[in-house]
Amino acid sequence: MTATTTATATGEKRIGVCNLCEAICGLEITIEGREVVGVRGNPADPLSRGHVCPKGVAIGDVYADPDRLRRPVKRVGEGAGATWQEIGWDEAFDLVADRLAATINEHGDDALGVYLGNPNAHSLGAMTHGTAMFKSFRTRNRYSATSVDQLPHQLVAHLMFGHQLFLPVPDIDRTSWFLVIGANPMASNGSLMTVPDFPQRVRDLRSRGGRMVVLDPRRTETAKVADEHHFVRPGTDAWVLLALLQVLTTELADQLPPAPAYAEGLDTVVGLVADFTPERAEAMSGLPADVVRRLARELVAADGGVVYSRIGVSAGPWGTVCQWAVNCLNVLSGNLDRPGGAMFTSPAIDAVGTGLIGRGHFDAWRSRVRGLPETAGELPVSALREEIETPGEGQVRALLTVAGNPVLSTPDGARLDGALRDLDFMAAVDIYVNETTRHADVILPPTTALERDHYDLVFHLLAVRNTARFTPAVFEKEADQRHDWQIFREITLRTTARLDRKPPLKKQLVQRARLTASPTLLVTGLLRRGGSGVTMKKLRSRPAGLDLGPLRGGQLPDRLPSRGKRVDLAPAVVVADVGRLAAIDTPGEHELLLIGRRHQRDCNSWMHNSQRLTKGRPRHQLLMNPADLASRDLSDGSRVRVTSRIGSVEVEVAASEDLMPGVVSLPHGYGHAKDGVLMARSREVPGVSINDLTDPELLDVSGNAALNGVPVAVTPA
Ligand SMILES: Nc1nc2c(c(=O)[nH]1)N[C@H]1C(S)=C(S)[C@@H](COP(=O)(O)OP(=O)(O)OC[C@H]3O[C@@H](n4cnc5c(=O)[nH]c(N)nc54)[C@H](O)[C@@H]3O)O[C@H]1N2
Ligand SMILES: Nc1nc2c(c(=O)[nH]1)N[C@H]1C(S)=C(S)[C@@H](COP(=O)(O)OP(=O)(O)OC[C@H]3O[C@@H](n4cnc5c(=O)[nH]c(N)nc54)[C@H](O)[C@@H]3O)O[C@H]1N2
Ligand code: SF4
Ligand SMILES: [Mo]
Repeated sequence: MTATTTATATGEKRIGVCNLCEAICGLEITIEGREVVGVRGNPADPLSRGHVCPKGVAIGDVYADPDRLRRPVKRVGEGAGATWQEIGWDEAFDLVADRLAATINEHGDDALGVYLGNPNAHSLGAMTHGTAMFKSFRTRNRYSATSVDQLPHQLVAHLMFGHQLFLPVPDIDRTSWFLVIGANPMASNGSLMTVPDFPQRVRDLRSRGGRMVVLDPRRTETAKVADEHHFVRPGTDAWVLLALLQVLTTELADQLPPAPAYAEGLDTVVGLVADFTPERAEAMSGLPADVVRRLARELVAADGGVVYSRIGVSAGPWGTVCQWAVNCLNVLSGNLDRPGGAMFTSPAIDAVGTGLIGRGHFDAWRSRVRGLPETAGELPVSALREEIETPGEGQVRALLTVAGNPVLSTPDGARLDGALRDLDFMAAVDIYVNETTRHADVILPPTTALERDHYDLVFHLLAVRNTARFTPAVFEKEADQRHDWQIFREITLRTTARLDRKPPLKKQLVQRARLTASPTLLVTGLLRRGGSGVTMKKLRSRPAGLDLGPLRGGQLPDRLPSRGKRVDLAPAVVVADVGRLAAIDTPGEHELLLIGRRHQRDCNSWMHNSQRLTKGRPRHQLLMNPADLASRDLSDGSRVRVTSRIGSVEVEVAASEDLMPGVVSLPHGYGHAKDGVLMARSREVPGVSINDLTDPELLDVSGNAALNGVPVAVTPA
């Protein structure tokens, strides 16, 4: 399996792919022996067109990092005194299988908890073999980063379109009017919108006369390149979105295109939003009513316009209602499934259409302690801690985490940190000892992005252009390393073999066959079955990627995954939640509301070992409007105490005019000092974790954590 190679004086050039965010940029990597000596964007890549960001340039740092685990390690001792002992793979697999099986045999399926972190979505092996492993565990205690992220999008897609991942993507390359709510793609490079080189695409949008409008409680990097930005009070977007719908369905009703024949429930929508006036939106959010009316008019008048909202909204108290309203706005304004609007991709491997990923479901069962509904087979991660701590049948006693760091990334992380100590057994598939995996008895480290083949099963599905690309490993793995899919295979087969209650033999054989085929072989088969004309052979001959053209409009209703090929504009779950929302008509009295933020050089809770990403000015501070500082007699740069219902942290404060008054912001993914040990060789300052303040009781109806808009007080430290 060799990558395309052109020898140059300075080294060999290989084509690689960045797995550090959803933009999936194609890279041109220069190597000398087993060393990365240069990384640049691949100009021949039909999707990323040469784009690369500072994180992509740092991808070699992960590969070279001396702190990265390459062989399994076993923990000896606890906390600050813990040491890690390298063990062989066989011993590690047997240890994990013994303990997982013993837990299940003794205490039942639900006694095993699993948590999947974000990088799973960026690994082919995790998509093909990790999912098979998780299916093989019959536990209801499945958790993932989804419920601190995009769960509302998935629930709404499931309810409205019939499949959790049938997600419309903004057609940024053709739109003339782009409303961005609670997203900062200038820093994040886009999410549920794979959009490499967002900065250039926005420049293009504006130079063809289009407009971008941003609603955000912080004047973000994206707001600064927009035509217009408005503050909204955290947690109140629902009133704004419902007011936009209200204006569309009243004042502008006669200007709307006829609703598509496949859409049902329009009358219910009209009734639901009737009382959500722009004036009410203004009272709740601070966004002036006349702006709401004007934005509604602009959307309806646009020749291809689209509303897009992301984590600032989906990880808020009304994420589901908001994502539903976004879809309704795009449908009613005639912008769903049309160029310039919200469109569906046509991927070479259609993980949705082929049923590779399930449609999803909701509330088929509930969590044991708090009775929270499952979504698509997962429980809200905000419930994980109590499921570990609360005794009784179904208590989580063993935990397996894969590519995740819930201690830093989920609400009340500090208390989860404590709960992990109480587990009978914990194993982690991860490349680092981090704030979470430090509690594992065993860590099994897979190969990293540059050492494995990649075809993206997830992000081609969400990209602003149809492309396909297969990237062979840049470096061959060392003999004593394992790919993640091999780790998943061994854990599954060895655990299954030790179970008292084994699946039927036939099922076991199917499982073994499926887990033994490599991800690349599976992709080859999926492409063949996909019938798009894209084959593995073609992809190998064009390693930069194949351009399959712009997103195609007019695909509905044929492509709709729902039974009967209908779009349900008024799903019962949403209707009920709008009812709950309707009962609120004054913003609560809070001193300050805490929101998150992302920086171009951060990558959730990891990558803080990379010198080139962490050098320079610190960026972990609490941002606060100067007026809010002054009214508390606080000075820029001083240390402050931030306190929520859940906990408190001490951190430096930085004055910023970019923050809406009454709002403070901390990035997530910091807080690397644990028991006096620095878990990431970051800058001198480990920062604090925002999730020591966020509240597991604050949830959207989907079960997604409301990480944004958390009431806090700020006092001198
Ligand atoms: N307050 C607040 N909290 C948030 C957010 C927020 O905006 N605000 N954002 C949320 C979001 S959107 C997300 S996605 C989550 C992320 O939360 P998590 O997914 O829990 O955490 P990550 O920081 O992504 O941790 C990734 C881990 O995977 C490991 N890793 C990296 N590459 C690989 C690999 O190839 N294989 C394996 N096995 N491991 C690997 C890294 O070492 C790291 O330990 O955080 C959430 N938390
Ligand atoms: N550099 C970098 N890129 C990343 C990541 C990273 O950690 N670093 N993480 C990746 C991941 S896992 C994800 S999910 C994506 C997320 O991608 P984005 O959704 O673009 O994430 P953020 O940059 O956190 O943008 C969220 C915005 O919402 C705003 N906001 C907060 N509360 C509210 C509110 O109540 N209402 C409104 N309207 N806005 C609000 C915040 O100020 C912020 O600007 O980014 C991905 N890309
Ligand atoms: S934008 Fe995302 S995918 Fe592209 S180089 Fe940066 S981190 Fe990697
Ligand atoms: Mo995420």
